[in-house]
Amino acid sequence: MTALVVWDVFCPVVDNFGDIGVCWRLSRQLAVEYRIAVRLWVDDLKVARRLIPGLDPEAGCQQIEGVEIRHWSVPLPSIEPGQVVISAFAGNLPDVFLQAMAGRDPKPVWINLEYFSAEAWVADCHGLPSPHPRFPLTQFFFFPGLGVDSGGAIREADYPVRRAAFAAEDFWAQLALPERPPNELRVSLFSYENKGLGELLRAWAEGETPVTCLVPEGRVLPGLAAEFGVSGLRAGDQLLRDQLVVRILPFVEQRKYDELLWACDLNFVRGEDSFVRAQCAEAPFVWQIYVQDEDVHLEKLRAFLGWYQKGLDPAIAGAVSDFWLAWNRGDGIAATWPAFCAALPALKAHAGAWAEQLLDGGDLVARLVQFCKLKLE
Ligand code: TRH
Repeated sequence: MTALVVWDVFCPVVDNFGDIGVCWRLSRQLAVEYRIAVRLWVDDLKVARRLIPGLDPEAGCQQIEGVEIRHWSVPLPSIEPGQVVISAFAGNLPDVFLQAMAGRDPKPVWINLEYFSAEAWVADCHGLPSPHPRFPLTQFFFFPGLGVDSGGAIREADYPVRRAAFAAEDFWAQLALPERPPNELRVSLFSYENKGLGELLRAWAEGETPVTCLVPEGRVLPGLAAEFGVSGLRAGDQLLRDQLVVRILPFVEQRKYDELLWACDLNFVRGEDSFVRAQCAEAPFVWQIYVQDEDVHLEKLRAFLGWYQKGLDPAIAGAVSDFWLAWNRGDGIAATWPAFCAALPALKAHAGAWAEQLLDGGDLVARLVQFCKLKLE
């Protein structure tokens, strides 16, 4: 890959952690696996610090794990664009940089990296060009998704090795939880605010299966505290109610979060990147999708279910749809939990084949590098 020297990745942090989560994963993988010199431009380094180990939010330029992380300041310093420029999530690049791109010979390959979607239109739109209205530049849409005609999903090459080296007993020993009762279900809960949280907690507390729920610090804590009648919660706190134990965990650096997903029997995830990681983890999961106007997110959710449920027994598939939709609506959780809980062994059996299908045709970064290589030739 001698032709690909410098790539610029522009990451606007719109909201939450997903934007920087995907851009950091992508940049690191380009640097580590493809030896590409990556400049990752981030407009909010304080958010990035939460998941990138050792990041200094005050530094304008720093090198971490082979990636040059730069503060995307306004104005942007004058700089020669790399051979490939990635604008993540339709972020607008500053005119001064677009001008420099237009003046470069040859012009950079310019990619608009979009959000993951399993919808059918992705196969038609992935890779399409879009001319810039003002500069002599063409941007190409790159859609992460499912199937060989999409941009695929991110998973690093060393993931199976890390996973194989992981010892769940050591992970649990560090947390020093109460002694594990027989048939206990260990669940991780990474979610947005959800008006159905109380219903879920009650279903667990009053159910037949003992549940231990691990909750990383974040947006769900105020709702959780209110449910338990406590004034606030932080990492290390533990709550007990009948069959339910809840433990708050610190928000950890990105790769450490994988360990939680590997250790648990069921993972509640959200947004985009944790959702993909839960699939890689080969364990049952529940997806809380990021809400969009006019409920378009529910279309996306159903499109994903359409792929994921293929090959599942209809009763199991129904239990998944019912519970996922209930969790996303924040209503009907108690009624749908027992069937979903009973479906977990079948979902566990399905998880390995599903993870393989997710990466069918190569992971996102391999596809992206190949796509850019062809454009550069
Ligand atoms: O944080 P999110 O809700 O991000 C969202 C979504 O990406 C959404 O699609 C997008 O439109 C919106 O942002 C702007 O969820 P997501 O995508 O799962 O990102 C969370 C990241 O945080 C992911 O990279 C995993 C990481 N993480 C850690 O690094 N440590 C942790 O302890 C936890 C819980 C998560």
